[in-house]
Amino acid sequence: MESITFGVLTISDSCYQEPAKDSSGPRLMSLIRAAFTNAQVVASVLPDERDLIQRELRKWIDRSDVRVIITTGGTGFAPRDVTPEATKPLLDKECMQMSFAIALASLKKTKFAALSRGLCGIAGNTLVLNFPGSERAVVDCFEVVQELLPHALSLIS
Ligand code: MTE
Ligand code: CU1
Repeated sequence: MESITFGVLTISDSCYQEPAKDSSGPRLMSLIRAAFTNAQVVASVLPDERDLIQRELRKWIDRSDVRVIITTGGTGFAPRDVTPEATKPLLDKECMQMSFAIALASLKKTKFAALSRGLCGIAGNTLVLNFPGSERAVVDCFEVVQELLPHALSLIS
């Protein structure tokens, strides 16, 4: 895969207040760097606020070098969990089978995977993936998408 940039967006009120609490974002960054050795990674931490999430996603989607955005957190059932709602209006296409692949692998690890509402989709030349907020979850989910990414990105553009 040519040199591309990944965006890692941690979405969590508590991590926003205390960034040292964020273990999933840094874990994702190291998984990405290990799997795609020429990849650049940009990262950010935001609270569970729809407008702020959309503004950051839009900024990255509009950058031609950012080809993958992985969000972590805010996919659950709590009132403040709005990551899928923030993501959906920005997508040109939803990739439901990709979310299904993530759910299938995750359900083999824990039944609680049923409590994630994360979406996957394409916005411009960027693939956007919503992962749950726990460190264990990002490891499980990344394992699923890692193999798919090179071919997926070659199809998108
Ligand atoms: N998926 C995997 N693979 N591993 C996990 O530990 N946790 C679940 C689920 N998906 C989990 C998972 C739990 S407990 C919740 S509440 C939902 O993701 C939503 O998490 P979020 O609100 O942090 O996004
Ligand atoms: Cu949970």
